[in-house]
Amino acid sequence: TDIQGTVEFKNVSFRYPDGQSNVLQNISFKVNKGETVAFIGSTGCGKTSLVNLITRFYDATSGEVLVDGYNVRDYKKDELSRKIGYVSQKAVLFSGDIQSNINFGDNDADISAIEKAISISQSEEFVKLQKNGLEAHVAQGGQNFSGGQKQRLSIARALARKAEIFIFDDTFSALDYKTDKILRNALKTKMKDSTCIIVAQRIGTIIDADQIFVIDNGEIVGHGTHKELLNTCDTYKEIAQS
Ligand code: M5T
Ligand code: MG
Repeated sequence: TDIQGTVEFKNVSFRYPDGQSNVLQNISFKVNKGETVAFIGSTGCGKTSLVNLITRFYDATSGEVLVDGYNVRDYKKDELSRKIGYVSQKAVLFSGDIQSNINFGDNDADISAIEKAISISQSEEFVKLQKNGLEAHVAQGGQNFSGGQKQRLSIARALARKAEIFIFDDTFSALDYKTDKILRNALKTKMKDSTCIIVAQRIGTIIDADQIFVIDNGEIVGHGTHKELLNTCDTYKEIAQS
């Protein structure tokens, strides 16, 4: 089987270094190459903590986190980060211009990759409206852009990487429903070989996911497709009805 673009958790538990108790408990799952997988659950249930173990912002307290079949601890830092395009829960922009914000850190995307990322992330329209296009000024923290525009530019930054795995931590909730839908369709068609891990608050964002994991209080309490979960998972049903 194709191991590139896979993510696997084997019996992972996690407690913050300064924490009293586990925020994740016995988490096991497998994401196959090219799949779109979603994590959903109420605020504070552990979604961000979970994806932060893939990027190694933190390390699992016990159990194993595997990327492409290897324990994340066995990668050099830049080797792992090159495989992953990560969009944090809070969009972060830096003072500079749009282009430098997309080519941030170790990104070295050429202009065509940048333009493609701008297009898929649905940023094209508002970038074109800027007087200087890609060279338009970005104020510290991206204060001269709206929340949804900032979110889309941070998506573009992740997409401009030649990553195998993309992680979107609650990235779509800052967007209106229509933009959310258009963006996800663009992701699906233009990036169908990439693995996507989506953390979501609302069901609409993840309805088409290949697998959905429902998290409650640090544990997986449901797993399946949207349709399956509506029949098998009370927590999911509650979220769907809210
Ligand atoms: C899960 C605690 C937090 C909560 C649990 C980031 C962070 C979280 N926590 C810490 O103790 N220290 C920390 O640095 O861990 O939190 P989460 O993973 O951030 O939850 P979430 O992403 O599902 O929530 P939300 O609000 O983003 O939907 O008990 O106190
Ligand atoms: Mg979170």
